[in-house]
Amino acid sequence: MGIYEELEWRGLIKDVSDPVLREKLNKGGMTFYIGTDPTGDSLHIGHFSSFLICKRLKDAGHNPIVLVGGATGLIGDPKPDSERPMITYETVNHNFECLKSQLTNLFGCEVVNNYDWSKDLNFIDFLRDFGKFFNVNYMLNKDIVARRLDAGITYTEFSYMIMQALDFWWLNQNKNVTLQVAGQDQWGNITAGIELCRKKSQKEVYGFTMPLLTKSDGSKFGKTNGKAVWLDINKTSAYEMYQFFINSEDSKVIDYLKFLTFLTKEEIEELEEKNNTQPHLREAHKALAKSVITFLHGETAYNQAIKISEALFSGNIKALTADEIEMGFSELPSIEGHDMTLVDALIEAKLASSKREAREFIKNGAALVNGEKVTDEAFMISKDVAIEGRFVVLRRGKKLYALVKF
Ligand code: 383
Repeated sequence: MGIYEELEWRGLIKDVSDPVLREKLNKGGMTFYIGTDPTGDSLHIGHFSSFLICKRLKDAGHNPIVLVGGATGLIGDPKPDSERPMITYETVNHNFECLKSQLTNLFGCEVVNNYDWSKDLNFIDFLRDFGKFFNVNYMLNKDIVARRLDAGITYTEFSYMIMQALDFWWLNQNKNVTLQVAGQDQWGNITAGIELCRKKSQKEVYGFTMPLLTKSDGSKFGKTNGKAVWLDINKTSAYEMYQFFINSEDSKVIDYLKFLTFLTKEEIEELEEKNNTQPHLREAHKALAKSVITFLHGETAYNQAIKISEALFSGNIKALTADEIEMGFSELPSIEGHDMTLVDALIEAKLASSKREAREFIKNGAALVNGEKVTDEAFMISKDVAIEGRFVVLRRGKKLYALVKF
C-alpha cells in the first residue's frame, strides 16, 4: 500500500487537483506546505487532524513546510456566515509566536511566515503583478465568496484568496513547493494558487484537501461542553482531553482513529472488531485517547489523566494531588472555602436543599469528604481538612460532586 492508498483508506482524501498526485505522492520527494492563520494562541483538535499530514507525508519521503499566516491573519479568511473581527498586529504577533513554537515542538518542521514576503508589496505592484491574474467573475464563483454575497463581504476579505494564492506562488518560486494540503474548506484558496502559478509562471503545482472531522449528526467534531479542545495543555488538560476521547461516539471512533493516530490498518481493524463485539470495554476509545495524548503531551501526562479518571471513578480522592484535583474538577461546581459545618457546606454547594435534608444524608452515610464517609453532623470544613490546604472534595451519593476551594 503506497501513501496515497493509505490516505485513501484513512478517509483523508477529499478533493484532488490532478489524478497524477497518486503517483507523485507514492513516489516521494515533493516539498509541500500546509498553512494556518494565527487567529488564536493555540491550535485545536480540528487543526491537529489536518496538521498530522505533515508527519504522514514526511514519513513517506516528502518534505513539509508549515506556514503560519502573519499576513493573512491580519486580513481574515472569509467564514461562510459573517465577516471576522479584525485582530490587532500585537495579537497576531503574539499568536504567531505561540503557534510557531507549538508546531515546531509537535512536528519539527520548518515554519515560514507569509508576512515576510507580503509586507513590502506595494499596492500598485500588487494590483499589476497579481490582481491581473484574477478574473472577478472567477472569484465571485468561489464557493466561500458566493455564500457571502447576500450577507455581504468586504473588499478586505474578498482579497484573501489572492494572498493565499500569492503564498503558493512565492513558495513555489523560492522553496520549490509543488503541493499544498489543507482541510476541505481550503479548496477554493488552493485552486486559486494553482491557477496563479500556472498563469504567472507556467508552473504546474498540485493540491489536495482532507475532509473535516464531524460527529454523527454532521456537526463539527472537537468541542467539549461548548469549549474547543485545545492542543495547549494549559487550555485543555490531558484529563479533559482523555474524557473527550473516551466519550466520543461509538459509531465514529474508528473514523477518529484513522484520522488522528498513526496506528496501522491491522491495529485499527482489530479495534474495530472489538468496538463491534465488545463496545462496553471501550478499547477503541482508550487507544484513541492514548495515542493522541501521548503524541501531544507525552506519556507522563497521559498516565496522570488515567490516574485522575480512575480516582474519580472509584471515589478514591485521597490518591490525588491538589493539582490533579483541580484538573479533574475543572468542570464541576465549586464554592469559596471558609470555616463551615458539613451541613452548611452541603447546602452552599447545592448538594442538599435544606438543613434537614443535609443531616439526613450525613446520617445515612451519603455524604463524603475527600472520598471518605463522614457521619458526624458537626464535622467542620476548613483549610485544615483541605488537601494540601487547597481543596475539599464534597460528594453526595454516588456521583454528585462539588469542590470547596481554599
Ligand atoms: C493562510 C495562508 C496560506 C495557506 C493557508 C492559510 C490559512 C488558511 C486557513 N486555515 C484554517 C485556519 O487557519 O484559514 N486560509 O484555522 C485551517 N487550517 C487547517 C486546515 C483547516 C483550516 O489551519 O481545514 C483546519 O486546520 O487546513 O480550516 O498560504
